[in-house]
Amino acid sequence: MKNMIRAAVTVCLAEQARRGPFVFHQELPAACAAAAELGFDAIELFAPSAQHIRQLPLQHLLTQHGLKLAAVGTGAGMLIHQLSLCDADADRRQQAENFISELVEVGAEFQAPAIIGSMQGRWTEQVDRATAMSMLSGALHRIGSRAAKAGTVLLYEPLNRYETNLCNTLQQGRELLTACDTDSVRLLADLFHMNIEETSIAQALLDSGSSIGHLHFVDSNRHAAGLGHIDFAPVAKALRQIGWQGFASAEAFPLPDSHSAAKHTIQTYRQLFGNQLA
Ligand code: LER
Ligand code: MN
Repeated sequence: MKNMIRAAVTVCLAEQARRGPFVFHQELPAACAAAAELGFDAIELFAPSAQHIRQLPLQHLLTQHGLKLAAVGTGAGMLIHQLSLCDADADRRQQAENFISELVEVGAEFQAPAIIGSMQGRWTEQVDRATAMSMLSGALHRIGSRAAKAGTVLLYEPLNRYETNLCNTLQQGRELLTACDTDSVRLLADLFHMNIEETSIAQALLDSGSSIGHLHFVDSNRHAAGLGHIDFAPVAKALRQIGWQGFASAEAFPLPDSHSAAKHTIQTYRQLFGNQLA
């Protein structure tokens, strides 16, 4: 069977993240129309909360534009409420877990996984590395089990060293997943973070293979793929070799503007993946 790569693009609905690395920052109807018109198969949502998503006419817009929901981000829990899964305070950790779990549930209604990126937090003077890692693996186990019950998976994203001191590479992510003792958590491979942390982006993708559940597709400078200096030919080859069938989701700054970033991304996908695109 031919490998199918599905093109997704990020849409940010959180006012507090309007300077963040998301392609579309406009209202959902306009973002869906633009994504579909450019040929994307799906959107990935960064929203202020699960409650916010429930109040949107999301199903209607997805159906109207023939789009899927690729994933939902949970980073608003950190950005708006400063919550994290390894906070020193047990109540705050529980609030973080609840915030994510609600997004897991709403995502699952659209067959979309939730992403744990910045909500993983960091180890600190109050919470040492070993304790933070065990808090994180416990939380991934519990939230992953919830995701499995809801019929989806949970995505865990290693981040570059300036954003977390827990897992920076896919291999560290794989070790964490082993410690979680669940197969309902998959890795999110973000090419921006990988460009900073991995020895070889392509080799890291090959080594992680079936542990990968989602891709953030972007260039070295967090501009649209093709506007920085990542060499994408070995990346595309590695994805072919691992038989990648999931989403390549553009998580890039809207530079020079949303429409150009989205258009440049889809053109790069067509060059790289050709008839492998869904
Ligand atoms: C943050 O840098 C990032 O890549 C997001 O996908 C994680 O929330
Ligand atoms: Mn990312």
